[in-house]
Amino acid sequence: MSTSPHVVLNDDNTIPQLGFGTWQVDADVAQESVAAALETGYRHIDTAAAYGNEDGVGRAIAESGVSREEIFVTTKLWNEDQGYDAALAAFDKSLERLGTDYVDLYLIHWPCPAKGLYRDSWKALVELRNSGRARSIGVSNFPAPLLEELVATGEAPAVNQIELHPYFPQVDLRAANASRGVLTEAWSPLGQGGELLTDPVVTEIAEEAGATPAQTVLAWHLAIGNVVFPKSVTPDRIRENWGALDVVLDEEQLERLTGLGRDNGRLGGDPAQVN
Ligand code: 1BO
Repeated sequence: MSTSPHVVLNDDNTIPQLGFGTWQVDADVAQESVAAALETGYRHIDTAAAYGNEDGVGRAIAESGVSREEIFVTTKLWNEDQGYDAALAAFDKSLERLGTDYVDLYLIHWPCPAKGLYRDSWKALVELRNSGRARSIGVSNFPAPLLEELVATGEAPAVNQIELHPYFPQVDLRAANASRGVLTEAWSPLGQGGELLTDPVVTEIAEEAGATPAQTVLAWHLAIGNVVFPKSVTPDRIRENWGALDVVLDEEQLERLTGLGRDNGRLGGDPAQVN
């Protein structure tokens, strides 16, 4: 069984670079697909309170026969639970649903700057990390100025999880993360709706590499240093995505994929919760 490479975070913890995502999957289906992912070899599961499937993820982990310590679990604070006390209470509920007494990574899901609560939420996350119940803490969907604000508190987020794929390569935000020692995680790594996977550039490079289009796009993420967690509810696809670990792309192929970036490449999410 292949194993994912690990990346070292700015707090010296490590994270498996290829993980398994559960966005838009209900709890029962998440339980089955996480079980298939753990069986395949994935040891990093990404969920969120807002996905409504933490209980299914927790059941899959508990029944997998894989020890909790071997599995890197990420969950996220939802927008309506922002604020110091609310974030601490929401975290307890996430742990309860997951059936665990710690998570490996806890993220603020969206900054929601209009609410003005992300600074207080961040203080709560720092406390959770100091208590050891969240081993690492970070953010999601943070633009560079808001990220910088948290970094300036002296408590830099370990990761910034953002929409990122060849149609939306986020070159500037990746650089902004990296310059602050913040690891970039990519959500929607394969785009959405299948358009990216039938793009002629992707299919051509896939053929050159002897890989599938999904493996090719995931290999691009891995080669440029992103942490990535494709979602699938199909065991064959879950295994196919894991096969990206064996795909090697050269510099020219990587550049052709990055060159697919479009001005309007964002496919998901609500920019109003970001800016
Ligand atoms: C719109 C939600 C993105 C994934 O967490």
